[in-house]
Amino acid sequence: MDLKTIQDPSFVRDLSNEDLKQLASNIRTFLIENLSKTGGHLGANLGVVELTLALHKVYESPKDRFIFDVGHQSYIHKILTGRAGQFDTLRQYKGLCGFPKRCESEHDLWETGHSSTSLSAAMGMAIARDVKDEKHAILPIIGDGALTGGMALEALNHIGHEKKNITVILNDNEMSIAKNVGALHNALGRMRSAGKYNRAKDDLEWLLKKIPAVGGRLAQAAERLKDSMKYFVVPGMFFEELGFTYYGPVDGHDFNDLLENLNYAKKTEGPVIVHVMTQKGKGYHPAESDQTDKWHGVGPYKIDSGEKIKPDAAPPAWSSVITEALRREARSDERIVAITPAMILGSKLEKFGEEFPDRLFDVGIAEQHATTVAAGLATQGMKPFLAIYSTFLQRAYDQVVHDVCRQKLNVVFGIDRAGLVGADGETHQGVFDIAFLRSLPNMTLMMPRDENEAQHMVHTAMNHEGGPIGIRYPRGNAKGVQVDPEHKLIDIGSWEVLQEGSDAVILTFGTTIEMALEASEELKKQGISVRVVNARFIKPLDETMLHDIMQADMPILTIEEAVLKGGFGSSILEFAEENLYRNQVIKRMGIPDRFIEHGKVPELLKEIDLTKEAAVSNLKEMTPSKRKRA
Ligand SMILES: Cc1ncc(C[n+]2csc(CCOP(=O)(O)OP(=O)(O)O)c2C)c(N)n1
Repeated sequence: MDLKTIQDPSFVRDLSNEDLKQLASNIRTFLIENLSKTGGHLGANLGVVELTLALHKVYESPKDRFIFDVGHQSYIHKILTGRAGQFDTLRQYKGLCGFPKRCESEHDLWETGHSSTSLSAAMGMAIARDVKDEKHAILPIIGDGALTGGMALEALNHIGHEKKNITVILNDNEMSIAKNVGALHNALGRMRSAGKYNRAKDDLEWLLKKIPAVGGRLAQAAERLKDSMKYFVVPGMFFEELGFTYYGPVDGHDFNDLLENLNYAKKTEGPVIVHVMTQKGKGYHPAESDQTDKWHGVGPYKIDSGEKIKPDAAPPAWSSVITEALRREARSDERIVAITPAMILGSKLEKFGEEFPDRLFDVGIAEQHATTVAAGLATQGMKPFLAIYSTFLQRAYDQVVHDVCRQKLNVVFGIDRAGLVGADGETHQGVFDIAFLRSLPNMTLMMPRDENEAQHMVHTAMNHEGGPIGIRYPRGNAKGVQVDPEHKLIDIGSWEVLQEGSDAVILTFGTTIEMALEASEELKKQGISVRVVNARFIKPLDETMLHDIMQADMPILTIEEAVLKGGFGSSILEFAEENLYRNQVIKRMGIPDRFIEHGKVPELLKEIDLTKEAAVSNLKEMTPSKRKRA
C-alpha cells in the first residue's frame, strides 16, 4: 500500500492480522528510508509500529483521545492520519513537526516534547469528558522512561484515587534515552519476568459479573481469591495497589497479544494499565543491536551499514568541552559530583562516569529531584555540577528558587542546549533561562565564547563560593580554538573588550559574538567605529564598564540568542534607568515574544532578524551623524 494515499486511520479497523503485519512492514521500510535522509527519532518509532496500529484498530481516533508522552514516537500515528506525504520535510523549516502538533491534524490532541505530561493531560480530559457526559476512551501512551518523571507519578496517584476511565498504555522498552534507571525500572523488570498475569481469573470474574443475582457474590469471592493470589502471581501488583487494573506484560510486536489485551482494556471500567513490551529500533539491525541508544535521535545515515552521515571533522561538542573540563577539575577536588536527569549521553557525561563511577548520578527524567539533590549535596560542602538542558531546567524552577537560590547554595548548573536548538523546535528551544534565572537573588550566570573561555568558566564555577552559578552553552560544536594549558579563574562580573571602537558599543555573549564582530568589521569600512564587548557575565553585569560606556554617551546595541522580554538587554535598560542615564540610547536584538518552531538555526535566526545584517542596520540608525558622513 502507498502510505501517502492514507487520509484517515479508520481503514485500520477493517484490517486482518495478516494485513496489519504487511502494513507494519511497509511502515518500517518507509521510516527507515525517510529518516535516513531527514534524521529523527528512529529507534522509538520502530519500536511502536505494531502498538500504534493495534491502538488504531481497537480505538477510534480522534473520538478516542490518543495522547503521546514526549511525542517523539508519534510518527506512525502521523502516517496513519494522513501525513506520510510530508515526511520528506520532517523536522525541517516550515515542515512536519517531530512532535504532535495540534495545528497539523485533528488527531493530535496534545502537544509535547517534554516528558511525563500525558497522564495529567489525560486526567484533565477525563474530568472534562465526565462533566460533559461524553463517552470516549482516553489513551495516554507513555514510555517506561517518561514514567519515572515526577509529574507522571503525581498523576498515577490522582487517577488511581479518582478511579476515572483512563487506559494507560505503558510502552516498556527498558530504555529511556540510555538504559532506563531507578527502582521503578527494577519493579517493571520484575513484572516483565513474572510472566503473564493470570487472565483466566479475570475472564472468570468478568463472566460471573454478567450473571444476575449470584454474579455479585461470586464475583466478590473471585475478587477475594484474586486479591489473595495477587501477592504471589500478579506482576502488576504495584499498579493494582494504586487502583489500576493491570494487563500484561503484552508482547508489543505480536498483534494477537496486543489486540486481545487492548480489547480487554476497552471493556474494563476504571483506570487500566496495559503494560506493553517493545524493542526500541525493532526491524532495523543497527538500531536493534544498539545498547547505548545512539539511535534514539539520529541525523541522516546510510541505510545498508547504519553509518551516520556526519559533516567533516568538527571541533568537539560544547557538552564535551564542559564535561572534559569538569573531569579535570574533579581529579583534584573530590567534592565534585555530577548529576544528570536521564541525559548522560546528550550531556556527554560517559567519560566522567567511567573515571568517577561513584560521583556520577543519573536520577531518571526527574529535573526537580535532580536540582534538590544538588542542593542537598551543597549543604554538605560538596560541589554538585548539575548538567541540564536549558529547556528542561524550566521544570525545576521552584527548586532553583526555593531550594538553591534562597539558601545561597553552591550549586553549579551546566545549562546545556542554551539558545535555539533547531530541529526539535518549539518545545526544546533553550531561550528562556536568562529571563527566568537573572531575576533570582544570589544567581550568577555566564556564557563562554569558545572552548578556552569555557574551561576557565568551569574552573571559576567549581571554585565559586558565592552561591549558585550557571554556565550556559549551546547545542552543537565549539569553535576549535587553541586552549590554555591551565584552567584560570575569571573575575566574577568582568567583561572583555574584543574589538575597540568609539561610535557605538555592542554588548553580547556566546553564540552571537561572531555576528557582532562581523557587523563591526563591515561598519568599519563605512566609517563607523563599533566596540564589541564580550559580556560573558549575564549576571552580575560589569557595572564599571557600563558606567564608562554610558558616561561617554555611546549608543548600545545588545544582542542575545534568548528572549528579549526579561533578557540580558532588559538588564541594560534597567541599569540605565536605575543609574539615571536618561538619554542613553539602547537597542536590543534577541528573540521576539513568540515560540520559535523547528528548522535549521541559521534559518530561524534569519526569520527573527537576528543577523549580522540587522545588527549593521540597527547600528547605522543608532549613529545618524556617522551615517551621513559615511
Ligand atoms: C522533561 C524532559 N526531560 C528530558 C527529556 C529528554 N528525553 C526525550 S525522550 C527521553 C526518554 C524517554 O524514554 P521513554 O519514555 O522510555 O521513551 P522511549 O524513547 O524509550 O520510547 C528523554 C529523557 C524530555 N523530553 N523531557
